[in-house]
Amino acid sequence: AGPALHVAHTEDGKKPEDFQKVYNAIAKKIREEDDYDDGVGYGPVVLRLSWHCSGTWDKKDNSGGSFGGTYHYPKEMNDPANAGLQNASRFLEPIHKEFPWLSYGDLYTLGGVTALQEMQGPKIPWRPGRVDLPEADTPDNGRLPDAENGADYVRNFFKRFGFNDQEVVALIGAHSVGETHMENSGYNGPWGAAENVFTNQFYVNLLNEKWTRITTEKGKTQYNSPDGFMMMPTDFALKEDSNYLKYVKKYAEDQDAFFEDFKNAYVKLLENGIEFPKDTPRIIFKTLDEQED
Ligand code: ZEM
Repeated sequence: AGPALHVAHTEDGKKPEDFQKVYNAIAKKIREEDDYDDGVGYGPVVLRLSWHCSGTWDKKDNSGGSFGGTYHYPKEMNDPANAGLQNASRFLEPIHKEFPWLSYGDLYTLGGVTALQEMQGPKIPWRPGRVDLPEADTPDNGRLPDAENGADYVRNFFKRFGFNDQEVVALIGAHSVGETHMENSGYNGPWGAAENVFTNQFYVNLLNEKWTRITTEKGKTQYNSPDGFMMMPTDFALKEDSNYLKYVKKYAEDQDAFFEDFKNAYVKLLENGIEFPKDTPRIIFKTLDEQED
């Protein structure tokens, strides 16, 4: 068999305003349930789900990826690399009930776009039309990255998607929000101070904090700073590799450049392997704040 063909098909009769309604429902729920994870809220974990449901993609045979929404099947949900993301899928399940016409792939990716924009990140032009695939299409475990690695591993890992160095550095800047949790990953702590505001602080902290390498109680290597921030080995690798470092410095100095490059790489991540009919509109959602003005 050749590579799987994943042709997007917008949910019947649905218009941009229907997807804005879904956006609003997710955004309101993020606002309301703001005590999750000691007051960080659901933004970071929902953003992470959008990455992990897309991060299984393999361009070699077009398997995995966001199209089929297969994260909701037990094999993928129970991938050890997905530990903790059940909080995000549990959070999104009532949205799926409220909008049963929406495919899982669209739900997870639209969730990430909503989380990012509501955390004051860049606007993400998003297209609908992912189609639920059967359980048999669930990718095997082991396709998501292992943070106990250096620059060569990171570069090679993201080759599977066709991402270059600049795109890789931009994408990992998502670690400006949220934190690592001992019970999920064996790492502990946040990368920065404003855990639910999307900024370029990941790069600023990577360059400017004083880092000490430690081993966590679960045997993982991490770098800690006196200000209470952390970096995983794959984060730290961006500073140790000269070509990655170039972009780290650029994004630390220029948040607009980071937002622009992050937006483009993230759109690619969410759309990898999908063929969208030419007339599928890209939707730019209004934030809740903008609708209240
Ligand atoms: Zn992450 N990430 N990530 N990441 N990530 C964690 C948390 C978050 C890697 C990784 O191993 C981990 C990208 C790339 C990579 C987010 C977004 C994005 C955690 C901690 C780990 C271990 C999970 C825990 O303990 O709960 C690795 C190795 C990566 C590439 C080399 C990309 C790309 C992302 C988005 C575009 C986010 C938002 C979090 C925080 C989640 C939370 O619950 O706070």
